Amino acid sequence: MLFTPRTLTRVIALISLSGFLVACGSGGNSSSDTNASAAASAVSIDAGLIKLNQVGFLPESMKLAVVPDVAETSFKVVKAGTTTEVFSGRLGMGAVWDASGESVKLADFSSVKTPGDYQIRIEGLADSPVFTIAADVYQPLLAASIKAFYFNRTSAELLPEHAGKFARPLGHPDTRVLIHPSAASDARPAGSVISSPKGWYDAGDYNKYIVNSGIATYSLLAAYEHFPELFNTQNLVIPESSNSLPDLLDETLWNLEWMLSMQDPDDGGVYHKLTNKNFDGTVMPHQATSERYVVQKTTAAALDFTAVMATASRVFAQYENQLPGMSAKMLAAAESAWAWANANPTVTYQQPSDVKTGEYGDNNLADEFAWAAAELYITTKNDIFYSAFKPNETQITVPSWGDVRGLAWVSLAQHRNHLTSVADQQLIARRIESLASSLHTAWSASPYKTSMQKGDFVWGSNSGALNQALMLVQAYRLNGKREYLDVAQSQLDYVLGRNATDTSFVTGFGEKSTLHPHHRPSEADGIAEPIPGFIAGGPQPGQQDKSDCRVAYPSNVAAKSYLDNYCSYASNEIAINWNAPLVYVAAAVQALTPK
Ligand code: G3I
Ligand code: 9MR
Repeated sequence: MLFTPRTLTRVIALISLSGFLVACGSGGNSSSDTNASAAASAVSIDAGLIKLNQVGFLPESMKLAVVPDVAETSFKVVKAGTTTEVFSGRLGMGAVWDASGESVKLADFSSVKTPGDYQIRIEGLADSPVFTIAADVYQPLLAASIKAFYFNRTSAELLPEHAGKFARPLGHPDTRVLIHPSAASDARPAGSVISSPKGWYDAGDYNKYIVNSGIATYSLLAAYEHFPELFNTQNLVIPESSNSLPDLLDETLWNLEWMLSMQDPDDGGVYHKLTNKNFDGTVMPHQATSERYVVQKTTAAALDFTAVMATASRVFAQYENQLPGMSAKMLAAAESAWAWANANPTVTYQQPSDVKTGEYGDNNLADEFAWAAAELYITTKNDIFYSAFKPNETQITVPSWGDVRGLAWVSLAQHRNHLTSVADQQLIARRIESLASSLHTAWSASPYKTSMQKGDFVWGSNSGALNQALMLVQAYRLNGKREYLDVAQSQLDYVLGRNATDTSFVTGFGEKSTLHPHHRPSEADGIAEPIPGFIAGGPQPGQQDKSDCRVAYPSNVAAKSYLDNYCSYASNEIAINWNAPLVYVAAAVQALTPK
């Protein structure tokens, strides 16, 4: 019999699982049952794999699997590693997903609700990965996806009691950062020194960028604003865990403090980034000791900073005793950055010739103005900011680092009962509904049951999938239409394995998950597995890293153009703005799915 490495892994996994079940005497299944199932799963290898959310489902979640378009018309759900059948159902009709070029059928097993570990079994196919149904199934994922931010802290020694085997020395104190000529002012000429410690590394690189910090930090604050009950007692085992702030807010504060230090106190402008001149080699943070610079003040940086500080100001207002003056300081910072942006409304980022790191350049600033204005309006209740938001001109889109107008609508919807009379409540509801409905339409037509379409496969596509979910969640929170929650669930399923690479893109989660992310600490630490809780960028056909990779991508097709190799920064990097919507969506699905 022919075994592909993949099948072999699966058979070995099954055999060890059955061994475990036998050792535990679990479920009353005889060892002959489990052996029979291991043998069954070794048959028929080449027909393709059953793809599903490898982490699992809440009892009341919609539950779907994508199955290769085989002749078989039925499927079973069995207790993991056994022949005990708990459900059988009909497969849907085969259809081709144009983003992946595959013909697939759907298996719907939403009616299986009893907690436990299961697999899908289809005659002639390898069994699906084991998945769990449990009432708290997304709690470990939620915790790890936040803890990932801790693992990406700049200016921090990670101690074994918090980081376990991923402990590391302090890197990048950033207490001696040079003003780059592009950022020079009278009071701070080129070459003068400022201190700008803390913050998170942006991604797999060791630089810090205000624009990307903006959407990432906001998404975490929104998770807290929308679902505080999930976070108020959560213990992430970080250095601040014993203080009286929720750990999510402590983690977010680590970056907010850095962001505050990126504002020029003399004029309110905000530096675009804090960076080396070139990307570091593949070394640990403490070994990356190149000179650091702050580079050019930009309008986008000032506006994203404004929006985040206005949001943070209202979140931290309830923690005045713990952080005296912090909320007011954040609001003042937001207002002075807003004033700078209005006095300098068209300063786009121009990469200086001696700086080679990420750009986050954006020539369209209308969405940044709208978002900043909306957050200032919500926090201050000053109607001037509502007009500046330009509600009738501001459309709604799936958010990304370069297009943040959707975030304004998210915040307006969240705070709709506390706005002044100028706010157009119907418009807010209409905008959110229109985006959700178009995503739902795409989902309905999709053979994979995802709202991801071929054109959505750009750099960081997984964050696109999750930000679609984030927007659908807003609609569900407004109008309770179950289909919007189900599509959001599908998007979470997508990144956790129901995708054309059958990979769970979150490190450490799922039977086949991302193993070699473009993340310098994960690569340089000498530990075989990656640091857990990070989501990879995901498939996209651009393959801009091709010349840096000695291995070829397995496919050029949009939804399959993913390479789980450290070299692949265009499909396999991690980034804070990709992890943040994972945090949001894991929290939302956990909190909102009916119990
Ligand atoms: O939006 C356009 C779309 O309209 C067009 O159809 C499509 C065709 O390729 O391109 C889309 O733009 C892409 C854009 O990402 C989408 O957000 C660009 O091609 C693509 O080059 C661009 O990639 C950015 C990448 O840096 C290269 O500049 C990513 O967004 C951005 O997330 C990434 O950010 C890097 C930082 O610079 C450095 N730190 C790591 C971080 C993550 O990789
Ligand atoms: O590591 C860098 C990654 O963080 C960026 O997203 C990416 C695109 O800007 O660039 C990576 O650095 C690569 C550089 O662009 C080209 N030479 C190889 C570098 C990766 O080792």
